[in-house]
Amino acid sequence: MAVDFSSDPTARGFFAPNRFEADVFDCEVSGKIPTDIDGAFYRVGGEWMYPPMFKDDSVFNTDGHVAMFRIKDGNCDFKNRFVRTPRYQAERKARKQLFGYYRQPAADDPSVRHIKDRTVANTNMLAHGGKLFALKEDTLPYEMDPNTLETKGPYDFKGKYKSPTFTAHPKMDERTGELITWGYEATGPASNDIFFYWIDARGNVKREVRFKAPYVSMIHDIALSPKHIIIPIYGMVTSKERLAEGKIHWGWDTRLPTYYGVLPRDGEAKDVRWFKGPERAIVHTFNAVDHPDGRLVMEAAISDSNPFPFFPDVEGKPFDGPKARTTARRITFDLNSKDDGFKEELLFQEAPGALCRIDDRYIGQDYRYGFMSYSDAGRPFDEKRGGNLRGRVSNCIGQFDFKANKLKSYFVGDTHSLNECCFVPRNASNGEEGDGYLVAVVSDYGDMRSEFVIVDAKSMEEAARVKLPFRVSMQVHGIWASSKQLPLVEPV
Ligand code: V55
Ligand code: FE
Repeated sequence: MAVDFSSDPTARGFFAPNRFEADVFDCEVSGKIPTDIDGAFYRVGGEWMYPPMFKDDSVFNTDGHVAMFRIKDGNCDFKNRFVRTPRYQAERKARKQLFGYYRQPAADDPSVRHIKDRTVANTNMLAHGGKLFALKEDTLPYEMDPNTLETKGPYDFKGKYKSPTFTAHPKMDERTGELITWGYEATGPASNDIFFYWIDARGNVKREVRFKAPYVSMIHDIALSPKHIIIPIYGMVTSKERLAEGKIHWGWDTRLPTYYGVLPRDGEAKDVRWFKGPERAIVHTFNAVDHPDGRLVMEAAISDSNPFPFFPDVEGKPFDGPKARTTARRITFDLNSKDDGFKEELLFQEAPGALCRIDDRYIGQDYRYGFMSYSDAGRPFDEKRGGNLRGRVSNCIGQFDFKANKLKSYFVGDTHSLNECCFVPRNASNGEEGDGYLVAVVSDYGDMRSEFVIVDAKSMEEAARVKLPFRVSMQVHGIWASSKQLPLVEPV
């Protein structure tokens, strides 16, 4: 049977599947790409190679599709490829969808029951130890060739990484090149075991700490301070019963408290301290800082309840739009107090967004700036050219100054929506925080094509805009890797 997306009303217009792989040499550019950039922006997201088995499945179950914008000498070359996961290969061979719900094998076709690794590798990229990986939190990193984007396969750090799962948000400390990473559901689906790992700059696993979460939840991101690791636990839950019933992996439980585990960066399992508060979702973090008076302060993008409509409420309650609104917030823990509470403050409420970034060289260090694509309802939107998407676009990038409490913005355009932004250090940078550019892929609903913008991270003014001749797939996350971090060949 031929591929047919016509019964899916969401697979239309800008959101119609592309399903192809492309190379665009020497892309169209307006403005000037700064010549003090040499490296590649890698992004990953998903495309349904074949229509999903279930109409109410999660977009997080789409086949991983990686793209590369190689920037050098003021030029940009583009390439994108599907990740050749066992799942994608099996689908291609059968020319149809063979897999059921997101992280739920119950409905998989009998012909693929032997494929235990059901990953779609669609969530984030990682450059570490000279290697490039595509990540999804349900399995090991998938190594990719940084120049051709060929898939090499799962990587277990020479057998020393023992969790079958690996987060999509590992944290690298720039000063040492050390990666702090973890897997949750680390002893099998719906287990509350968390394994943390410290992996050195050459990819050797140096340390492992195992402990248990208060309940089984999506541990998508953590925050690192110079001395601590903060591990949010919130009501996005699963259980062995839920999985046995064949339901999609996650459900939202409004009744559960939020916990934050605080583990000293040199600590052991017995040192984890749990702080407790009301219902929240903490999917992504900016960073965290330790103060001399014992306060540990984290900035993160937080919502009051479930941010993902495709993961249903466990009691059948309707999705609560206003409570899904995600904003930058500051969480303060007093490590000198015996109290297990914490303080939460709203920051930049006028700039809702969920995809927090910082100058990655400052991960786990004292820092000042956050960067985030956000939605400014007060900006113009041209409905004649852009369609009915007013109010549903990420039309600005914010430079959030967390020390001075100031917001500086870049507006991308009146038929446009930004994917997550990413900080790119200037080549000649002396390491000063925020000295560089912000890059982001943009959907232009007017021209029905995708763009790649480069913005000065200090002035927040646009330097250049690369125009692709087509739409690219939905993005989850992206990274910048310089030609010093990965063995990038000269573009030809
Ligand atoms: C997220 C995304 C995922 C996933 C789990 O944004 C969490 C959060 C794209 O896949 O599997
Ligand atoms: Fe994420």
